[in-house]
Amino acid sequence: MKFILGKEQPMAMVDMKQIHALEDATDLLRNPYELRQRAAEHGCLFFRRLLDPARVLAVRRQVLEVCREHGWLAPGTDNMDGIANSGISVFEGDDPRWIAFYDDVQRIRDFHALALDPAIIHMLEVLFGEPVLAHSRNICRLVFPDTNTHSTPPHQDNYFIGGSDETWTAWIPLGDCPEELGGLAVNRGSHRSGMLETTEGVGPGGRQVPVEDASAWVGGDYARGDVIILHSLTIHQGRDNLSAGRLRLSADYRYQPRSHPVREDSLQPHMNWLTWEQLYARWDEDDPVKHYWRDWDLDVVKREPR
Ligand SMILES: O=C(O)CCC(=O)C(=O)O
Repeated sequence: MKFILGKEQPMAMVDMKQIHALEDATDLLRNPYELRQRAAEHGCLFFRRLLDPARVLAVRRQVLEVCREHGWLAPGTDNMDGIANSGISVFEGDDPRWIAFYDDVQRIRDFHALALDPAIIHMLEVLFGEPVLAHSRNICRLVFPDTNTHSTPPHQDNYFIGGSDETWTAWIPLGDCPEELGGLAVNRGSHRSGMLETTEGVGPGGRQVPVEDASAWVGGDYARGDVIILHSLTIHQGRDNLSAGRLRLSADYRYQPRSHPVREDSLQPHMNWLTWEQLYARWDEDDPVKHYWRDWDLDVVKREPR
């Protein structure tokens, strides 16, 4: 709990006593053994400018055009600056304004194609030592300023996705994301604690895990093209957007070794508000990104009710 504007407010993000700088692992791509060593030790890997910044900005441009259409950008500003319309704050969830916005974002072809970028797939092939299955449930995050009660609480992705523990999340800022804009903080080495009990949390996902006070986090200024990946048991959280009026945009995609089991919902559109047919409706008929996984021999497992 913290006091904001004199009112006691539940906080989503937990305080971080130690935050270490992001350590670029690009050089390790030439040495698979060392790359896997660091992955096994830290449960996360950071790659400076792994993606072509122009490709990332092309997705940013399209997401911000949708924001403009929904009236979420300040009038008279350049879309690419991502300056929020000060009279509005919409949170990820079942708010009809969010659903309408999110459906439009999910229809953006380049948003899904970015998840299959050859640089990301190559990096994961080095890590896994086998072909990669990119989950098709791609998630876009948009965080309004001054919404600390709705930052993403500390959690392990495995709780939400099931399937193989060896699933890794790639978190990608859709533009420069300096610390004050929020972004992802990762609890280094926490994957070694195994699956943790969850409790109710505030913010996206609505569940959180306990975090040791003295534990070591990594985070900092992210730039366009950067990618951080984290193991499905590595604790991570979204940092508060403390910027003066700007939106935080990011994408999070998931990947696993193709031979491992995958839970059926990881191959469905995020939130299932749209079907694949509805999502692909405006794409080219024979677009290779459509259903790219359908001909692969996958071990698809059912989602067990909790
Ligand atoms: O971007 C965020 O706030 C959270 C992202 C996240 O939880 C994830 O990438 O798994």
